Amino acid sequence: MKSVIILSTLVYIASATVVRKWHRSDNGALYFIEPEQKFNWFEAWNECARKNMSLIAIDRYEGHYQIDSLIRKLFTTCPSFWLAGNDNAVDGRYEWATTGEIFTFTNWGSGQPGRTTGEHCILLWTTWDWHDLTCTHKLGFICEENRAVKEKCKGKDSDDYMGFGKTFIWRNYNGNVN
Ligand SMILES: [Ca+2]
Repeated sequence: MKSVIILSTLVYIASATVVRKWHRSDNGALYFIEPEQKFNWFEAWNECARKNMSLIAIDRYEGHYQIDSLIRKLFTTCPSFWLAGNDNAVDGRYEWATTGEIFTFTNWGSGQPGRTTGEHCILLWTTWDWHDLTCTHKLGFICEENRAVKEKCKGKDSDDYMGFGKTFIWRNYNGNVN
């Protein structure tokens, strides 16, 4: 009887364990990583916005290195994650929705972007590189710290705005809430 109680307690503890989704890369940048494959691109965008964050733009080698190193530590097989890249505005012109910048750094997978009909959103695929896919596919996603807040922080009059943004993110981070 005692062993049954202990076993059921252990099962309860295991099932109650919350999957950790807030992570910091080696350079201290904060990310929210959602591996569950249940969000289309637009839902992923909105989920990040609700956290006062942005769907990730991997627009520099340094950013690629940081997030690539982090997810390789977390997952043995890469889940599929939506990135902020897409060519919805102009077919074939890939831009980061977060910054409006056209792609310069890229990490395309073999034969990508395939540009098959309807494939306009960019994801990090299971092969650790980028693919294009229909934006309505259900994938996971990665949010990064909101760059607009960071940029505004550089201005002299934006201390309050910076404080608000940091507090909002920090509260989520500490609470580890979704
Ligand atoms: Ca493709």
